[in-house]
Amino acid sequence: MIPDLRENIFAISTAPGTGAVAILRLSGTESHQKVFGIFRSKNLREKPDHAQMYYGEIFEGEEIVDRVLSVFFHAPKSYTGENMTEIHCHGSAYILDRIMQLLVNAGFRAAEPGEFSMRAFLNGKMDLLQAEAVNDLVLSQDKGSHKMAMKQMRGHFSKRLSELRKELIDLTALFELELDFAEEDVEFANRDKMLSNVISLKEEVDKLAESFKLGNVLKHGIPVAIIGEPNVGKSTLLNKLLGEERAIVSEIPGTTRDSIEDTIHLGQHSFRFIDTAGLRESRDAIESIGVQRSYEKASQSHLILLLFDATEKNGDLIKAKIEDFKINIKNFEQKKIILVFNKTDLMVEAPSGLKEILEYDCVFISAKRNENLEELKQHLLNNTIGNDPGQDIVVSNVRHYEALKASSKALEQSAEHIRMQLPNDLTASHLREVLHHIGNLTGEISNEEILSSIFGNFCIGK
Ligand SMILES: Nc1nc2c(ncn2[C@@H]2O[C@H](COP(=O)(O)OP(=O)(O)OP(=O)(O)O)[C@@H](O)[C@H]2O)c(=O)[nH]1
Ligand SMILES: [Mg+2]
Repeated sequence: MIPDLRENIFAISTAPGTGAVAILRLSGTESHQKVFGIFRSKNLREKPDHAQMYYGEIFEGEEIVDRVLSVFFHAPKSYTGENMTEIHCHGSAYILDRIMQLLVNAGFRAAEPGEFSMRAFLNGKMDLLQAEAVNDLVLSQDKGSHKMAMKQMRGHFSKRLSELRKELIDLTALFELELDFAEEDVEFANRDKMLSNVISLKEEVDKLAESFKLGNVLKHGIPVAIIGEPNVGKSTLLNKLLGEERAIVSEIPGTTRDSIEDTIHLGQHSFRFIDTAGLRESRDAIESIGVQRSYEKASQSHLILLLFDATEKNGDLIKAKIEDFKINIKNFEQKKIILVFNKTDLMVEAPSGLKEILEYDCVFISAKRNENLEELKQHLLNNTIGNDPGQDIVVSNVRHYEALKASSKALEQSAEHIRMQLPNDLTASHLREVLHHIGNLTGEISNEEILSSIFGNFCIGK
C-alpha cells in the first residue's frame, strides 16, 4: 500500500549505530513550520534561506537536547520536491531517540523505506529508473556497480528508452492510420521498411536485455565457485580469502554440507566466493543434495577454482577428475577455470604427467599457511571480465530485464504478423504491448503494487 503522501515524514538517513554525527531528514508541506517548534537559531528568520545551514539548538521545553546544524530546502527545489529539512545532530542513539520523539509530538511520522524517493518520483523529480538507480548507488560497492548506477541515475537508460518509445509510437501510428482507411485498401508505408524497423527495434531491445548478464555480475559481485573433493581445503581457502572464520574447517571429509557465500573486494572488483560441499559419491542423502548443489553453483559461476590436494602424485587421477567436472558442470567450456593445488606445505614432489592440463591456469598454494594467496588473487583478477561496461547502457535489475524480454517477444510477434501479412490491428496491438512494457520501466505507467514493491526494497531514509 502506498503511504499517505500528505503527511510529514522523518527518517534517520545515516547508518545505524553510534557515530560522531547523524542526519535526520524531514519532508512534507508543513515540515519547516513544524521544525521551528523544536529548533531555535539566532540567525533563523521567519522564512529560512534555501539550502542554508543554521547553527542552533533542539529544545524540549526549555531543556537543550542537542546543538545541531539544520538545513532547509524549499519545494520544489529539494530531493522529494517538497519542503525538506536536514538536522545534523550528534550521533548518540539517546539524542536521536529524543529528537524523533519530539518530531512525532510535532506531527511527523516515521518514513517508510524508500518513501523519500517515492515522493521524488511521484512529484516528477525523477523517473522510476532514476529512482531505482539512487538505491543502487547507495548500495554500490565497487567501480563497476557505481558507474552503472551513476549512468542510470543521470538518465542514460531513460533517454534511450524514450527514444525507443518515440520510434514505437510513430510505427504504431502508421499501422493504426492504415486501419482507419482499411476499406480503401491504402498502404501508407512500405511493408518491408516497417518490418526492418520492427526488427531493428527488437535488436536494440535484445542488446539491452543481453547486457543484464554483465550488469548482474557487476552488481552482485563476480561469482567464483570453489569446487573439489572433500578435505582438499576449500573452506580453509574461503576463510583465508575473507580474512575470517566463515566456514567450518575440519579434517573430517564431508564437513561442508551446504554452500556458503561471501563477498570480498579485490582491486576494483567484487568477488562473490562460494564454498561448496566436497564432491564425492555418497550414500548420505543430505550430502548428495549438497554435492548436486555444488555442481549447480559451479554451473552458475563465472569463475571456478578447481581445488586439488597438491600431495596427490598421480596426474592421471587429476586429469580424470577434471573430465568429471566437465561432464557435471554446465557450460564448463565457457567458464574461466583456475586449477588450485593446495597444501604445498605437505608436497614432496609435484604431480606427474600433467602436461595436458597446461591449457589451464594453475596456482600452487598453502591455504593453511597463507602461502601464495596473493598470486591466486592476481590470477583471479587476470580472469575477470572488464569491469568497465563497454557499452553505454548496462541493465542490472531483474525487473528491467524481464520487461525487456517481454518487449522483445512482443516485437518478434509483430514482425511475424507483418511477414505473414496478417491484419494491421494485430500487429498494432503487439506494438502497443511493447509501449506498455517500456512505460512500466520508466514509470509512465505504474500502479500501487509495482511502486510498493520497488520502493519497499530501499533503505530507510532514502
Ligand atoms: N597442511 C595443510 N592442511 C590444510 C591446508 N588447507 C587445509 N588444510 C587442512 O585440511 C583439512 C580439510 O580442510 P577443509 O578446509 O575443511 O576442507 P574442505 O575442502 O572444505 O572439506 P569438505 O568441506 O569436507 O569438502 C583441515 O584439517 C585443514 O586444516 C593446507 O594448505 N595445508
Ligand atoms: Mg568445507
